[in-house]
Amino acid sequence: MTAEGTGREKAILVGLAYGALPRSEVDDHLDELGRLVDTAGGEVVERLVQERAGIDPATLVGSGFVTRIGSTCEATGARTVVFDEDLTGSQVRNLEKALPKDVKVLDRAGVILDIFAQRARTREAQTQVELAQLTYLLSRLTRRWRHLSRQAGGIGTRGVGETQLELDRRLITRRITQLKKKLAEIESTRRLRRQRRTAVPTVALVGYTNAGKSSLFRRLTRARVRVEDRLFATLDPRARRVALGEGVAAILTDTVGFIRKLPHDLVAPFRSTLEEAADADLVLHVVDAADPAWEEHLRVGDEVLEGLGVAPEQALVVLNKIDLTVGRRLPPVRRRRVMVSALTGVGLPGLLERIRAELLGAPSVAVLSIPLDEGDAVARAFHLPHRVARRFGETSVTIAVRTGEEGLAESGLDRFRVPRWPASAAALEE
Ligand SMILES: Nc1nc2c(ncn2[C@@H]2O[C@H](COP(=O)(O)OP(=O)(O)OP(=O)(O)O)[C@@H](O)[C@H]2O)c(=O)[nH]1
Ligand SMILES: [Mg+2]
Repeated sequence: MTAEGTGREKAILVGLAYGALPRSEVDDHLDELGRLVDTAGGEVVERLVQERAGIDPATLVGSGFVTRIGSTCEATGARTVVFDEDLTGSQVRNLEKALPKDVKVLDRAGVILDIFAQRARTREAQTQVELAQLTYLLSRLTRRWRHLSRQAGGIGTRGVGETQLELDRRLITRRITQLKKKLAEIESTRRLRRQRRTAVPTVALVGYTNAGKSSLFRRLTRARVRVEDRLFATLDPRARRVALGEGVAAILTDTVGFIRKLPHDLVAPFRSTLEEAADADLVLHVVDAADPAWEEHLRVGDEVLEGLGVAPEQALVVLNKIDLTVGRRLPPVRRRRVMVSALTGVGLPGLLERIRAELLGAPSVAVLSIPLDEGDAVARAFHLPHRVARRFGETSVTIAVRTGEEGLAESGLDRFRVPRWPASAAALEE
């Protein structure tokens, strides 16, 4: 994996503090970049930050600073330099020209793609990653591109098969077209599958990477999924049925995490998977309440959701990891929110109750309350398609359905409609 073939690939991180980006924030971003490099299998040996008024269009950092990066490479033996900012193709070219021979220049996106390539398991995720990598490489055909076949290895070069590395621009473009077609096919199959289960409401877990989405998924569905203290532990979305009590069930989806500065060409291939998640009846925006950067994580999540056409306030914020915030002030999130710990289980019954209430209160759900002595109506109501919930009272039965307005009008049961699902005993106790 490394140039020497042993140990981890040594990398130098480079940050740039300028204009609106203060030094302290750059340090936070570099901490995160360090975790990304670590996840990709590299070892950070040095981090350098240049503070300057603006950027140098040719090499991002100033030329004197490039020389300093070069001598740090020589001193540490690092052969990989990772910039936190997005680099253009010509910037990569100029930097690689100015740095010692065989030093590879990457940006954050390149590292993220590498992690994705290592982690994709399903055919769909692998296709999406390959598409993202080729799109990324196409926009940055560099010196490295040419010597890749010789060097072939390490962060930023995995996933794309060797033969593809030798392809020229034209062939890459052709391959991209093929991949897009393949993805479209996979997607249409999935859409069919999804249509078949519309009777059951869907709930999606979204949020910053490492927030604890998979941990919650595992706790709520008892499914065995990968949970790790690593960035991008989850790549392939998982869906599973979860019982919410009162006979209400939902399909819960776990998704790929968000991260700051997620580049566009990378988001696009994953968009359809996320779009499907965002299309859910309820979106749970999971936030690590113990992370000092929670506010930025929430904002990044909001931005991604907005990009997917979901108003951020529509999502229910789930503040996770509250076991780690004992004695500390909780993030003052002024929105619909619940507090939980996926680790200890604190707050999970409340979360289920809340999900149930939100789903039953959705505009697509009609609630009927029918007196038990109206035997005929009760029987008809039980035959309505897409029933979400049913509860017997002493004198009446309450039923929630997703039959749709037309179906409901046809059934003649419209007159039993009530504004909302009655609060449960548990909710009254709160
Ligand atoms: N203390 C504590 N740790 C938690 C809690 N929930 C999750 N974790 C830990 O946080 C780390 C990340 O959890 P995941 O569930 O993998 O997070 P994720 O949001 O799925 O992350 P990605 O898949 O990378 O986007 C793991 O080490 C979990 O054990 C919690 O409530 N309390
Ligand atoms: Mg996960």
